[in-house]
Amino acid sequence: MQKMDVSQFKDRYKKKFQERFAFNYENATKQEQFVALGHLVKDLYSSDWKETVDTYQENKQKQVYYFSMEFLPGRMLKSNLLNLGILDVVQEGLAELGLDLDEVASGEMDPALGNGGLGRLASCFMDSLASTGLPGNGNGIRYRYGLFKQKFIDGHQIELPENWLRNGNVWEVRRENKAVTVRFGGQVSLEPDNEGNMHVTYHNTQNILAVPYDTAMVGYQNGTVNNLRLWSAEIPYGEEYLFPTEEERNGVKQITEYLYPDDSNYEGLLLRLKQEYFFSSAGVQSVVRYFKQLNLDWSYLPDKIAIHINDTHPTLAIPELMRILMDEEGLSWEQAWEITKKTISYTNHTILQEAMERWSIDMMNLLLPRITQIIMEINRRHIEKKTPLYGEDLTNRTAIVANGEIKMANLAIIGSHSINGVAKLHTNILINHTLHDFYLMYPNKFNNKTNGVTMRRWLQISNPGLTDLLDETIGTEWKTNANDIILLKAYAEDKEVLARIDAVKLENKKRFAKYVSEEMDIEIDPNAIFDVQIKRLHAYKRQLLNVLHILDRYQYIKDNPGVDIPKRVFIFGAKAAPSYHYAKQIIKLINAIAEMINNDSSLNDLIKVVFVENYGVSLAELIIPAADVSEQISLAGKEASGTSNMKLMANGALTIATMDGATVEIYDYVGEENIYIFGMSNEEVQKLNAANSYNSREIYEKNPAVKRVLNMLIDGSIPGLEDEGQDIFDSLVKYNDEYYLLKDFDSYINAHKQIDKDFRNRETWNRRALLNIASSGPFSADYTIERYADEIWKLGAQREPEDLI
Ligand code: GP0
Repeated sequence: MQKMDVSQFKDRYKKKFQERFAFNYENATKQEQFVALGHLVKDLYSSDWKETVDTYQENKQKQVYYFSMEFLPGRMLKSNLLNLGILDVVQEGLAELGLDLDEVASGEMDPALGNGGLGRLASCFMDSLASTGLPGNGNGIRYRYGLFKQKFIDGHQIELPENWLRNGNVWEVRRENKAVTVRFGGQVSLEPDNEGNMHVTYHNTQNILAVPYDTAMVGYQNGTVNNLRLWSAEIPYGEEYLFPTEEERNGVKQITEYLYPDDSNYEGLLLRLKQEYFFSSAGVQSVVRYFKQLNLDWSYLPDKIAIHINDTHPTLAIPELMRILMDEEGLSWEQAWEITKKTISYTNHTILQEAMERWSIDMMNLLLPRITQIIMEINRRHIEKKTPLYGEDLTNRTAIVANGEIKMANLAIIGSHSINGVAKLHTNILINHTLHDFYLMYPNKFNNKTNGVTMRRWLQISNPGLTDLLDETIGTEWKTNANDIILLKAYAEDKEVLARIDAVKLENKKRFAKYVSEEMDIEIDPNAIFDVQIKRLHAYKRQLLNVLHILDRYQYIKDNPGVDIPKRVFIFGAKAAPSYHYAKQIIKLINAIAEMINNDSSLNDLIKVVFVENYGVSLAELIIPAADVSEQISLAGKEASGTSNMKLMANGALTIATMDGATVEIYDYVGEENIYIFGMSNEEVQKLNAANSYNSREIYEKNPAVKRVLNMLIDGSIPGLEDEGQDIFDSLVKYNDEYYLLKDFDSYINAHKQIDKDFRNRETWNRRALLNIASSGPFSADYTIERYADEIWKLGAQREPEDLI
């Protein structure tokens, strides 16, 4: 891309604005100001985009296709500007035109095409693939409506549709000429021809056109621009489809209409199965079409293409690739199976049983008869081959088909060459417990890839103050080599740098306090401890334990008026799945205690509770740089990895945590002095489970602090609570506290007392913050993605056919 100075930018921007809107930018809305800028930026990278794609093809480079049902990219303007190296020029240019970049950037919609961690990880990976110059493409769904917009009414979560495409989408390019057809339903017949080859014919299928919309993934100042392809369902163009009925039209549109707002808590629905096959099939078809242009023997497919499936949602890519290779390209089962296994790899993101996808065979058969046949045959061969080796019991436990259902994780493992967990602890649990039977069969398929986050969005864009501090102390090399952040350690005793860390944090806290004041009408003191828990609302993540601590603190202040402890602001951001009743009750509870506490002047502002509405990527960018304390308090063994833990650490928050997910690795890097660990370990949880002796009521009866706090839920102390108080109380006392909150209560409270003490000693606290920042480099997604590329996808070392060399 050619360089551009401030005055050139101003000219181009004014011109672009004129062209698009035929009036002057000064009188425009920020949304219009954004659109013009977006189009200008797109002009700037479009030649690199084309060149990158062409080069991959000309070099016949091996490419990876990351299949994910969710992507959560966040607003893309600033990230594109940063990666193009023109963030400063544009900021300055706009200022000279009387515009503020942040204002203009807020005119962009934040596309919520994902639920949480899994979708955000996919987007961090897209950024890292491009930024490390790797040939990687995304493949997903262009949902018409993203994750619901969350509103609080009387403290209850209300879900509103999120029409993110209302004003169009400047970044996407519709590529109608690359559309493919996806077939549903009908019947199949298999007939041998004269030579005995099977021919598959489909009857009465419903044909859907999958139209791709491509979005550029701009690499960090390296000229690489990769592609994210999102598919939209449409009625095919042929004559026979000219006059669809209303019903047909809706049936088609529906497929890519909504993102399923279910996170982990899984519910099988026909439409969801349609979505899964729709984007898996479209993706595989377009990959195969690309491969055919290379004019190579089919056996080279795994040398040119890697398909990664992000969780089990795209698992139907496995039978779909088999189908295409056999039915359309005439390969034998054995040939197709070898190629498929070598091409596909799979990431597991959770051990929660309720999140493991299973589909009824009947439903699958009705919707996808040929795919179902192939899955049944994969299963038959698996059982036939493994029973003599591993015996009936073990083999049957690994069956894909059982009790009238198809188990997607089993299919994903059997039909791929790699399965990875997302943190060391998580992978160990998969190997030793959850997927142990498979580990015995395929030890070499199992590997760990600890998650990572892109430091460009989570440091450079969201925390410019800290970015400047790093540049001025350790230089700028860390921006392309995140491990260099460790150099900051040399400043751990430098009082001036420590004071600057403090000042940067304070600025960020003021920025967030301003938002809270303007949007929520709550005044918070930027000098208070900002204690942050931001993640989906789920029982295993234990937001409720955080609540119990707040209530305990509330009681303590009530009992000791005028007590001298640091002020705390408890900050929550969380959406609950619309059908997850208990999670919604906890939302109501948090809002009720916020109402009670924030309006109680006798507390002298020692505690405040801020529950932001509609938490998502944009709010995360505001909250994370302002955090002093990072809450990572899931029951040990349950959180696969977590990724907000890494972002918060990199921004200088201190972590209070159980030894769970990737937090274990944070602990290893930062050292026990600089993190607050509490509660049971995974082993202790396993033991307690096995002993079957837990009695939460006993803790309630014997521990006065616990009793007092829990009684608040049912004795009318908290105004505005209805059934929630009793139901939540019952979950903890009557139904034996599934996630062991009461067991971990004391040690959690003690860890928070220690935080109170430590926060007072500003210099020590700032040193710990500095050491957290300095130790965050290994969690750059650039390293994670390089390990995927080397160890799973083998993007570097490919077998070259003779005729290519
Ligand atoms: C896991 F199974 N995760 C799932 C799911 O359906 N959705 C989802 O977001 C998350 C994990 O809970 C995680 O621990 C993990 O870091 C993330 O996937 C990416 O691996 C929470 O951040």
